[in-house]
Amino acid sequence: MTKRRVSYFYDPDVPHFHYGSGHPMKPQRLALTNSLVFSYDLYKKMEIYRSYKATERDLTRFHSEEYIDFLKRITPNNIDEFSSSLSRFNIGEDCPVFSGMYDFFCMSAGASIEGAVKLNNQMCDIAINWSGGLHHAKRFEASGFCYVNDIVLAILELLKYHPRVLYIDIDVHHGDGVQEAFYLTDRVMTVSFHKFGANFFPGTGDLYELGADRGKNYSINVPLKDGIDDHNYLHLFRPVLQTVMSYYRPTAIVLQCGADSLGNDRLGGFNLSIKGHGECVKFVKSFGVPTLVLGGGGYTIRNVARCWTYETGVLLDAQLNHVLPMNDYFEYFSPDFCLFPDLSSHLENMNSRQYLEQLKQKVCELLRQLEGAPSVAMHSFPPDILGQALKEDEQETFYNKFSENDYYDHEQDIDKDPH
Ligand code: V1D
Ligand code: CA
Ligand code: ZN
Repeated sequence: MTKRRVSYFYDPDVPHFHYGSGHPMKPQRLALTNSLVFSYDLYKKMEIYRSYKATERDLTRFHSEEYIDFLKRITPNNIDEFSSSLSRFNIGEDCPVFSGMYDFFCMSAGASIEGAVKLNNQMCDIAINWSGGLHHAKRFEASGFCYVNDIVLAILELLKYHPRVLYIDIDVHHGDGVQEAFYLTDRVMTVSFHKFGANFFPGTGDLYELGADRGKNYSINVPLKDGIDDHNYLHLFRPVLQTVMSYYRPTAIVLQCGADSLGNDRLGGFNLSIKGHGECVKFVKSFGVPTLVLGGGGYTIRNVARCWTYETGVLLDAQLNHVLPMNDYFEYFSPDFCLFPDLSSHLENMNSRQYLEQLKQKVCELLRQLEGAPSVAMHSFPPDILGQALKEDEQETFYNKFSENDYYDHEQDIDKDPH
């Protein structure tokens, strides 16, 4: 495989935001990651960009104007004036009001959108934004530490040029916000691996959430139990993704790399090693399809930094030394100061061989039911319809019936490819 051109997005202001004391989401993990990436000299092998800041207009391509207007105006100092809106927009313990939060969301979303633009313009083969991947945010509300769904916004950008976008989510939580946004369309296939059951957040992601209407069978869920290790995870991940690739044939991929699926994460319950997590990235890269790589959850921050640094190396085909180079946050990596510490916890693997085998069979059976990869004929210059304001009632159906009213020429629709 030839070397892939990689663009990397980072804004040095992002790590300075704080969700508040006791909150597990720590934007500082992005400074640790960036410092480690640079100390391994990986900046020499890729194009580095300071993130574009998304505008209100960008954000309302997906989110409602009322919700974005609320996020823009609320601050810790004026929160009392908004008391009636807090529950409406799901602001609270998981998604608190914190200083500068609107700027933070614009940086995270701007980098994902810009990554998608660069992929569309073939200026790179892989775009990386470790500050993105905020998969729980909904059109009208915040959820699970996520306020603005940079993933949905980036996928909408990719859909301007790509007939089929595959979304893969290896965060320990279900990628509910992305699934919901594209539940009724076949233009986006969502595949999430996650812990499911026993009131684990967000509670969705059962195997039988399949998508509906034109989107039926284009939402794939792989619900897992506590303690899954590299061997078992990859034994499922590889065949599922191989089948997805052959039946769906995406022209672009978005990979959410939530690092809370690692062993010993503060919130997760899986038992992946950094090499195991990175193996998923390596496997997705091997398809040679334009790919946007994003962050997500991850709450033991020294391991998040190790994981995303290793994965930056994987995407660049760079071998990284097990012994960490000197960096600005060296003390965080005590006592071993290495890239691949043993993360295995004493959590028992609750996924029996039989459960995993049945899961694999069921998922692959669902995939085989796909009628074929949807095709759309494109105009040579798609107008930027997403940049134009849609009326509220038009927006309601826009994402769900995306392929019926966008800028592709459906008069010339090519029949679905038979398999
Ligand atoms: F432990 C906490 C301390 C303070 C504030 C929140 C939490 C916390 C831990 N786990 N909150 C959660 C999850 N929320 C609940 C709520 C209980 N309610 C009824 C819901 O269990 C939310 C977990 C969010 C995970 C986010 C993510 O990792 O998937 C992510 N992805 O991209 C960015 C973050
Ligand atoms: Ca997931
Ligand atoms: Zn998560």
